[in-house]
Amino acid sequence: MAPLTLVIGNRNYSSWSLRAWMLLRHLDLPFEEVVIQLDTPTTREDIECYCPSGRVPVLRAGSLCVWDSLAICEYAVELAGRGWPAASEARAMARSVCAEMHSGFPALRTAWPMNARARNRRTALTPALEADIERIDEIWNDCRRHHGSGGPWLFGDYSVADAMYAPVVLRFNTYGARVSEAARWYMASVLEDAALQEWLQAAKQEPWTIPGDEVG
Ligand SMILES: N[C@@H](CCC(=O)N[C@@H](CS)C(=O)NCC(=O)O)C(=O)O
Repeated sequence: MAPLTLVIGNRNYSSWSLRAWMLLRHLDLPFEEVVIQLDTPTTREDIECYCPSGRVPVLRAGSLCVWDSLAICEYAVELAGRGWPAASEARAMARSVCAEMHSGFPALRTAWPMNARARNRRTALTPALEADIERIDEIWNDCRRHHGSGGPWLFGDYSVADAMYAPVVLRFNTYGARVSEAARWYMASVLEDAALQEWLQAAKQEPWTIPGDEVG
C-alpha cells in the first residue's frame, strides 16, 4: 500500500478534517499529516497542490487522491477491513446516520461552527437549531439503544458514524447544548477518547484564529 497523507485544515475549526482524521486513527492506519491554514488568500491554491477539489480533507496514497470526508472514510474502511458495523441492519443504519450528517443539519452548522478550544459560548436558540439538536439526540439514542450494547460507541465498536458525529460533540460541548442523559454519556465517551484529546491538544497550539467562526 502506498503511504497515506491526510491533508487537513486548522484543527480548531475544520470539522470535516476531524472526521477523516478520527477514523484513520481509530482504524490504526498510519498516515502523514499536512495542515493547511484555512481562510487565507492562498488557501484554495494551497489545497489544490494536493487535490483539485480545493477543500479539505484530502487523502493522498501515491498518485491516488480521495476527497470529501465520507469518501475518505469509505476508502479507509476498505484499507482496514473494518469501520462499519458487521451486521447488515446496523450497517444500513450507520450509513443512514452518516449520510444524514453529511448532507444535513444546516442550522447547527451555521449557528455553532466548530471551535474545538472554545468553552462556555452561548448563542440564541432558534427553532431550526433546536430541531437539529433534538434530531441528533434522537439519532444517538436510537443507535446506542439498538446497536450499542457491545461498547461505548454508537454501534458498540468505533465506526464511521462516530467519526462523522465527533465534531457535533465538540460543538455541543462548546455551546452548551441541552441533551438527554444517554447523549451526555455518549458525549463523555467521545470527549475522553485519546485520539480526540490528541486533536484538541494540537488545536490549542495553533496560533490562527478565524474571526467568522468565533461565535457566542
Ligand atoms: N463535503 C466536504 C466538505 C469539505 C469542506 O467544506 N471543507 C472546508 C473546511 S472544514 C474547506 O475545505 N474549506 C476551504 C475553503 O473554504 O477555502 C467534505 O465532506 O469533506
